[in-house]
Amino acid sequence: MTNKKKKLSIVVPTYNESGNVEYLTERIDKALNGIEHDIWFIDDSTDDTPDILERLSKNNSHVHYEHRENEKGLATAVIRGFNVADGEFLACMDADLQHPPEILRPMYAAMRSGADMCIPSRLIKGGSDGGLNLYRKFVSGTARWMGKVMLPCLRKISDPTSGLFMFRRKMLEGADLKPVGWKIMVEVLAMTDYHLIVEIPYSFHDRNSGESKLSGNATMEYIEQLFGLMKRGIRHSDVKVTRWSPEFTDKMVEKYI
Ligand SMILES: Nc1nc2c(ncn2[C@@H]2O[C@H](COP(=O)(O)OP(=O)(O)OP(=O)(O)O)[C@@H](O)[C@H]2O)c(=O)[nH]1
Ligand SMILES: [Mg+2]
Repeated sequence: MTNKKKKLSIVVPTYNESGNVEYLTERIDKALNGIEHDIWFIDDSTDDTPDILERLSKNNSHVHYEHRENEKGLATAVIRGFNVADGEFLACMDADLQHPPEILRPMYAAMRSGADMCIPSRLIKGGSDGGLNLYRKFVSGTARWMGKVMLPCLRKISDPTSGLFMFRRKMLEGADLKPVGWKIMVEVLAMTDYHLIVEIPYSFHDRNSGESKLSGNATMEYIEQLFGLMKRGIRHSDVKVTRWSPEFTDKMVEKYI
């Protein structure tokens, strides 16, 4: 099954990312040349990020943003973005360029090839974690291990706890997503219905500018989220996960874009 070209909306949560949003937008636009797309920044910043977003949205018709004064939180921002964006394909990406925007093009090819969801992976052939230090490797390995023990739907997926993914909007119909904590993709994997997931390799990078917002609270919120999902999550019986090699990914980009 293949799909016609569909509009892609990229949701980017931002908290004090003034040094990143302009460069990110340039790179997304370049990566998606020829593909109908827009970018939705959902912003809770206290620095001048909203001023930059205002200017960007005036000069670039792909850029939209919403600045929230009285709300904060990564997961609520991403879910808000999914609700306001109108693409038939939705993607989520961090603002700090740790997720290289160029990966959006092969992700889009994966969706057009028939995937319900595309999850780039740092942990398959051709991928890299960008030289995370031992402590960060340990934290992210433990988060993956816990997720897979508690939620069977994560077991076939090599990199299920990142914030980089693309999926069909229709998967959200009727889904009971609770925006707790940071791991919004885990919520989507546990609470929506899908049949084919494609994994493609990518290289994670260092943060481009600004500071990490990851706090100690995130760990507790993740554990709370996993327990909640164990009770609420839907069962997935016939899900297929296909892994693309770097060479095959290139071929698929040529074929589908
Ligand atoms: N809207 C919104 N975005 C947030 C909030 N907290 C973090 N973000 C954004 O979520 C994304 C991920 O946050 P990061 O601080 O990069 O977290 P991380 O990638 O796990 O940590 P580092 O590897 O240290 O960068 C970034 O685009 C942040 O700007 C928030 O409260 N509201
Ligand atoms: Mg980051």
